[in-house]
Amino acid sequence: MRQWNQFLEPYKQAVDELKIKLKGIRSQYNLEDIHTPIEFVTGRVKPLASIYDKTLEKGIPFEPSAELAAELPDIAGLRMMCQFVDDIGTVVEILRQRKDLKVIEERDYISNKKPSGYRSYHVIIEYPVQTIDGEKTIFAEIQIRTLAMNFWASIEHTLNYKYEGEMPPAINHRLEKAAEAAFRLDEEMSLIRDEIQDAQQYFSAFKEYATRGYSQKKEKGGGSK
Ligand code: 0O2
Ligand code: 0O2
Repeated sequence: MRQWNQFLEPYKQAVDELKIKLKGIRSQYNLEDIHTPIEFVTGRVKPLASIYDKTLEKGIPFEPSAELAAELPDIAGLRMMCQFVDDIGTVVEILRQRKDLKVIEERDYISNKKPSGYRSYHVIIEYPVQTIDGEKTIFAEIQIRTLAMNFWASIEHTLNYKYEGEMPPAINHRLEKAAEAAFRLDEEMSLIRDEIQDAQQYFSAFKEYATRGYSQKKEKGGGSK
């Protein structure tokens, strides 16, 4: 167990550090008083039981090793939730530009949803952790998704866990349809936002025009007195 604790320590540190850093992006947007592409951030170190299940699936030894670290890039896992689908692209670009981490792989399960209906954007990063034995670079997975995608994935994950992945085909089909409904909800919310933004632009342009007209009249009126 001591060996596992030692192996997992840099991952814990990475999750703690990355949570603070990624939440920091949100705070910066809030300070600027502009729309933040990040609603909230969570993170976890993969529990040992899940690591064990994955080693069985992948046919690799269940022991702390470089092979295990390379085969399981999501031992350190972060999630970034966004309000709108197009916020996801903004977040990915922010990650690509950062100097404290390196994006090494991207998986777009939004354009290419999984057969289950799962949608999310996955980014694998390399992240350097400072330890008492020097710098250690680890992999971490960042899942970026909308609130609706997260709503679906969390519930589907719990149900699959309860049923140990042996879900009847009819239920799987309904879950797939529910994922589509969640995606349509995302699309509708984006359309509503666009319409509100258009209306806001129209009203501010109208207000500016109206107030300019009023002050010109006032100026003329003032001169004739
Ligand atoms: P379960 O069984 O999944 O519900 P804080 O430090 O207070 O901000 P806290 O409580 O340490 O936050 O954890 P946080 O950041 O709120 O999120 C922990 C939960 O997020 C985990 O729940 C996971 O469900 C989920 N999670 C976050 N990122 C990932 C990820 O990349 N992969 C996976 N699989 N899950 C993630 P628990 O506690 O593990 O329990
Ligand atoms: P957990 O409990 O979330 O940690 P592999 O290379 O086979 O290990 P894969 O499938 O190639 O993994 O990687 P992928 O699909 O890029 O990412 C796997 C993770 O995405 C999963 O982690 C889930 O967090 C999430 N995910 C993928 N498909 C689904 C799905 O159908 N439903 C839900 N709810 N989540 C999904 P783990 O390790 O499987 O589980």
